[in-house]
Amino acid sequence: LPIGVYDSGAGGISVLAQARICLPHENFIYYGDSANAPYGTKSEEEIRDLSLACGDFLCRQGVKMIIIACNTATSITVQAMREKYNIPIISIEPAVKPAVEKYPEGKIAVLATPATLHQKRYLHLLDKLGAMDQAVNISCDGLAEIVERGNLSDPHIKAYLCEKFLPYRRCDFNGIVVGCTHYSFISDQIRDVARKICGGPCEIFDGMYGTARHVADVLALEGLLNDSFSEGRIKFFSSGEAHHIDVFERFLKIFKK
Ligand code: DGN
Repeated sequence: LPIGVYDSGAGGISVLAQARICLPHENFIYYGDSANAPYGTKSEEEIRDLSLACGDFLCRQGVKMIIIACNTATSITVQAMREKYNIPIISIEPAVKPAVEKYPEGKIAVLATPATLHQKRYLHLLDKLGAMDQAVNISCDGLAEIVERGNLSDPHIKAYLCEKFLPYRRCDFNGIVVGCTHYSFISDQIRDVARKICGGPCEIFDGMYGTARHVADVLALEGLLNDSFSEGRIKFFSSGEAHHIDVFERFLKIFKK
């Protein structure tokens, strides 16, 4: 059986790519809810309903696990999904933990959607890690939408990032947490702009790696690994138009190294 992965659009392709690197023999079904993107500025209720619709779609395809490849949807939906579906539900969260473990005294910028940064789960995470004073939250309203258009060399991306980092000039960031799966595709640009304006190593921390490892661990633990040794297949679906699928396929190749 395949593994289902969803996001509001193309962002979750980054998580899919990492999961496939860890699990080359697994089959995947990717569902991008492009017709309803972005999630980052929607109400919790809307995000929950949309996520459950994505879950229903994936379950109709007969998946053995669902990966919520969207930081914005995770905390709002993970519980409801675990109650509704009788399969493992894996979620992603901003990679603040590895960042503060590496830089316990350092300054960490966390880039995410407004919805993610306002959620209780995120504030709990900072509190649990004792990272309230270390984390500088940078709410990137609109950035996922620019990435979603599919042109990663769009000059608007750099201009947007410059504007976001300017208030933190010479802040010296040790780490930058890429807290939205869409931003994984532009993490080099994020690091370069942040280094130039803010200084510091600006090491990138991305939740997609930990999530992919967790997927592999859970499959092994639950005895759900595919026994086949042939290369796994990936099927793409979108609630939007056909050109979204082209973007998904193109984005997947970025991580094919
Ligand atoms: N990619 C999603 C995330 O990780 O938060 C959100 C993108 C969006 O819908 N704004």
